[in-house]
Amino acid sequence: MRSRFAAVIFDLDGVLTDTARFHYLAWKEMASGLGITIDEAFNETLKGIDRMSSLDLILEHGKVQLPLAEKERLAFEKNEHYKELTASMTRKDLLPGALERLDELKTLGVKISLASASKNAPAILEALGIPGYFDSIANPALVARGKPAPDIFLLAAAPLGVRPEECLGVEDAEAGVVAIKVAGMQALGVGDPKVLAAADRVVSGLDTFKFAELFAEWR
Ligand code: B16
Ligand code: MG
Repeated sequence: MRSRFAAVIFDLDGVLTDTARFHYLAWKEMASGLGITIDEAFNETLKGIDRMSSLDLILEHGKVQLPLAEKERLAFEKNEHYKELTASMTRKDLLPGALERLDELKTLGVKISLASASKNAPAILEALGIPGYFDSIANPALVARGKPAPDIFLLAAAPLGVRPEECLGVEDAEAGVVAIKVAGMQALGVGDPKVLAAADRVVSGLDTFKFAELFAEWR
């Protein structure tokens, strides 16, 4: 029987691997150097948001204004710190169920794509040993607008030759779920149902369901 979805488009950070905590650590340290305190609740608003926009939100939060050259330096340093924190990642850093769900999609003949806001995504996929699973990987440097705009999900779907309504987007961030819905796709949230209220379904992790069953009952 043909699958309800022709493609599943994954977010990376917070869905396939827990790099969200490394982004948080690196931003927290950078912010504290400027006398700005950020907590986990504030960090929730940064998830899925591109690097410079995240920095702008942190500066706005701390009521700090800086010239562009200084912002570029801080963003560069944050990224160097993030790269150090993620340098020793391996396949064991995949979140529970990630590999099983990717294998399941291959068996089902469903295309797999990546729509991450992260410019580090190709390196992280490499470290996790999973680039071979992906039929397309959207390059965030090529989209004009980051999440919650739909651009990155539409770019991920384009090379697959599938229509948006045949795609299921999988996201851990509120901004990401909004991006999926605006793209005209179905949204599977991974995380807190209160944060991800705009998703069509929410699961607590990739180890809590099987795509075959989820697709069968999807309306
Ligand atoms: P980078 P995702 C997003 O990845 C992260 O959630 C967000 O915290 C980060 O600022 C953004 O990538 C940009 O990442 O600085 O590595 O380019 O969740 O869309 O996979
Ligand atoms: Mg994410």
